[in-house]
Amino acid sequence: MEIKNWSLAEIVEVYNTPLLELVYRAASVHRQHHDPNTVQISTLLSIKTGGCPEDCAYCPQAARYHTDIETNDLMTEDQVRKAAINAQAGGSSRLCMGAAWRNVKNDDEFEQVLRLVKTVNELDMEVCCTLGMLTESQAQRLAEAGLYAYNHNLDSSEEFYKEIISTRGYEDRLQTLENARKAKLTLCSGGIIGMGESVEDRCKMLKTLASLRPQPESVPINALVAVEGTPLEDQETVPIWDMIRMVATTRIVIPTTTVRLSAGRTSMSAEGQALCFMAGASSIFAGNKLLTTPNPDVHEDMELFNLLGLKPQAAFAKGEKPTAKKVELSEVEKAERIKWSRPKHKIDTNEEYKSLAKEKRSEVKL
Ligand code: SAM
Ligand code: DTB
Ligand code: SF4
Repeated sequence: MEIKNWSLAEIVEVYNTPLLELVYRAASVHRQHHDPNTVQISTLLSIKTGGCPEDCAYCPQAARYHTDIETNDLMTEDQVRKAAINAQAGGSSRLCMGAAWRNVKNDDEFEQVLRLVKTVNELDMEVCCTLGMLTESQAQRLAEAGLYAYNHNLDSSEEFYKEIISTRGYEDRLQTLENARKAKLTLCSGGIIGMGESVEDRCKMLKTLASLRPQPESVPINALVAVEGTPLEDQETVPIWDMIRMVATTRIVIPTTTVRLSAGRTSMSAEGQALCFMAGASSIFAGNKLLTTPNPDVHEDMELFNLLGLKPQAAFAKGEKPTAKKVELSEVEKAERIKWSRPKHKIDTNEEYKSLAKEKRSEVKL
């Protein structure tokens, strides 16, 4: 398929198309490349929460803001395995593990993240990580551990980015995306609307994302969750019409990508979300929590899926499962493993977890 090179003016024109015409156009593009009745469900898991040194103005996890979040150290394999099984039982085919880090360091915690990736990969889920900036060799190691996707958002246009983050630059973001790509990871990169940016900023971000080759396999569109204590705490809730326009424009500009209806769904009605699906959204973040803020109840989402006749997408429907490289553990790593592993649980082998997930899945009506 030939990929169109969009100019900014063309994207802005799409964004400003009369709304119903825009939704109709996006829905038509959506049907050329995707099954409109299948929606990917991804679950977020904050594996290391809060205490971040960065100053992203929207983020409740930045240490410098006084927000009411519970900070947590890096999770253990058991904790992550359990969360993954639960997510799978609720129809999730992907687990996205997030850490409140500026960048990945070559330390024990990274070794632990590699083990977490392997653990989730073994459950036949798509594993995604969002850990901040990353070098090419770190990306390579994550890929070898079985990582499927790397999430790193551009968040906004290059110009507006400077207004919301001063502790790193747009170029750093693009470099990390390139590093992840070199390791053959799929890319998940999108942004946030409702931070005070203009329509032009939103469209510029889409232009940058669309100009990447290959284009990102998924584009999360977040509506700002204005968290008390952050500099953006007083921002007004994003109008649903803006969300529909942004989703539709993303669908038209990057036709083959998975457009993910991300943060902000608790403020959206079922009808508003339905229009987003109509406009080309093909994925959601599910689970009662995003990273630190609330998300719609899982049962509410299932009701919505049933009502609209939507089916959850199977894992690896759009790409091959990565094979985790078998790694012989060094004595140091063996010792680390013992240090990190928690006391034995009632269920402690993958096989048992897998059959439990199967059982749980058959109980859950999707
Ligand atoms: N620390 C890593 C980084 O910044 O790349 C990964 C975690 S960070 C929380 C992941 C993404 O969450 C951000 O890039 C941003 O797009 C999104 N995000 C964070 N806080 C948000 C908020 N209050 N509302 C909407 N999206 C938010
Ligand atoms: C993305 O684009 N949105 C997710 C995920 N990628 C990492 C994060 C949303 C976070 C919302 C605020 C919070 O819960 O802390
Ligand atoms: Fe840190 Fe990521 Fe939050 Fe920025 S968005 S403060 S880098 S956790």
